[in-house]
Amino acid sequence: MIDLYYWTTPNGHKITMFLEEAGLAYAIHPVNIGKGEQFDPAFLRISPNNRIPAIVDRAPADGGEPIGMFESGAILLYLADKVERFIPKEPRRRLDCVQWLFWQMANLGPMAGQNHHFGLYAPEKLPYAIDRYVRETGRLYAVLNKKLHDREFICGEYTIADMACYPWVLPERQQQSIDDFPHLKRWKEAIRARPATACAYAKAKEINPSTTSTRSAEEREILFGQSKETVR
Ligand SMILES: N[C@@H](CCC(=O)N[C@@H](CS)C(=O)NCC(=O)O)C(=O)O
Repeated sequence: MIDLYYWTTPNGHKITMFLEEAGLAYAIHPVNIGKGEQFDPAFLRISPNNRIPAIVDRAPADGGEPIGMFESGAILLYLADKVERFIPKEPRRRLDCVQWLFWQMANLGPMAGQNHHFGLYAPEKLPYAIDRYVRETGRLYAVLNKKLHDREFICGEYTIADMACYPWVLPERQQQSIDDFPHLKRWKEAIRARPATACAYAKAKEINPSTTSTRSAEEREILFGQSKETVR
């Protein structure tokens, strides 16, 4: 049984997509980040960076104490190794998967996150910041589109690299036209059509039916007012 500490955001979806694909038993513990639940001391013991997702594996392979993990890329790697699926076994192909997983973590996630911040959430609409992150998101879409030109999924077969990237390709929110990226468009549609993806996103809707991308003043303070003083 995996305990999943989760909210209905792109980084959260990565892990429900994996767990649904793998058919692992899991229990969702919602952490409503708009209400500040990521600062709960019990959650911080698992995820000291006050971010979702996090997991606790109560039945680790070594039979020892439960293992707690934070950072979605590390969680995906851990889970893929646990079930020996969704990561290639052949060493060079495994490396390719790991490098694209890191590419998502270090590039697509953070840049698209800034795109959302300045495009949707920032109280002032700063053209320099919006333009910078819209262009960078477009560049990253083009990089992924190029990788996908001769393969169905990022590493050929469906892997954790795809699960990490998929929730972050949101053209409507990111001021991108998906038709400019035909291989990415085909890839996105193929992953959306997977039953496990549908289950993961249906779970998200059950937990948080809200579809708004606006944040209340209180939520903004909790999410965007963080500083060294808010680290507990
Ligand atoms: N690099 C982290 C990023 C996690 C992250 O930014 N999570 C967001 C939701 S998508 C969060 O928990 N935000 C809460 C906050 O900002 O306090 C990962 O991939 O797990």
